[in-house]
Amino acid sequence: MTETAKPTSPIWCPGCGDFGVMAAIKRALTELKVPAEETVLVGGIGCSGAIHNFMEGYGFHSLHGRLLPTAVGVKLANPKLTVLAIGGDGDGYAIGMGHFVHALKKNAALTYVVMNNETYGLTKGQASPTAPVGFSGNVETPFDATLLAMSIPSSGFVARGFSGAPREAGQLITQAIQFNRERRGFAFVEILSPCVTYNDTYKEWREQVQNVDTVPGYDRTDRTKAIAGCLSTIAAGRIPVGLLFRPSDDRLAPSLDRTLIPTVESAPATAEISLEANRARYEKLLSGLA
Ligand SMILES: Cc1ncc(C[n+]2csc(CCOP(=O)(O)OP(=O)(O)O)c2C)c(N)n1
Ligand code: SF4
Ligand SMILES: [Mg+2]
Repeated sequence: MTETAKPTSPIWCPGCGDFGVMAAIKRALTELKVPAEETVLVGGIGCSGAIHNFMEGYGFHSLHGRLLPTAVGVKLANPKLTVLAIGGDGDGYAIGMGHFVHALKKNAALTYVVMNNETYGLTKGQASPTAPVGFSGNVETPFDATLLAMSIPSSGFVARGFSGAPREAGQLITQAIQFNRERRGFAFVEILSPCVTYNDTYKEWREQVQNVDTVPGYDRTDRTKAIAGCLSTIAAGRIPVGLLFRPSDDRLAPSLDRTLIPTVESAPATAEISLEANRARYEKLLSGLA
């Protein structure tokens, strides 16, 4: 690449929650001093999925719902990079749901940020998998992606923030990226991000969010207790936010990139690939085919 594309101004509607999410992500990357040339932002399809156009770093606009396998590929090619997959609830929980579950299972050290607005904003307000009954003709009971994430045995970092509280959301994303940079595994952060044009939920979410730190007896280090704590918070009419699940380091499943690529020097993107350096290896391979 001889020319670097500069970030453009967001095309989001004034007041869109995605502005708060972008501010939170920028704050986290700045706080952790992640250089732009070591940052890879993989976007989904949707209003939210355009975010990589508005920030510094390498950007990849994936196919709809395919941002996670793309991001896993980037991380495995070069584990030195800080990789963020960023998309919407429609992208990640509808067409991309299979990849979401498998990304949690694979457990590569990258951060997945989902801007959940309970709708398909870009295509003008249809019901997404998190839309409540009655919204835009929806008759299906919505599901909770954080509960799903906590139910996958290899998950080790599950959080939810609110774009109306960008400082707290930024702290969660900072912790998630730090988790990745220590190569501990996959970090999932859902941010409630209202679509002011088709589903303006600012007021109700502001009233409903409850940080799990204020839930009596909540234990984020224990999978069963964390799920139970979230379920009881939801049953009380509240939306659990904060760091929902983070077991102690000795109980974390190994991250895929650490398992497959023990040293960053041996990664496909950084390994020596010249013919001379590899001649003996190639000849050995060829002799095996004779
Ligand atoms: C294969 C495919 N199917 C459908 C679409 C149409 N489409 C574009 S964005 C979108 C939903 C986006 O919703 P979400 O991920 O929640 O993003 P938001 O706009 O709400 O941020 C859909 C269905 C598409 N682009 N490609
Ligand atoms: S349509 Fe909704 S999600 Fe899309 S930019 Fe506008 S407010 Fe944001
Ligand atoms: Mg959406």
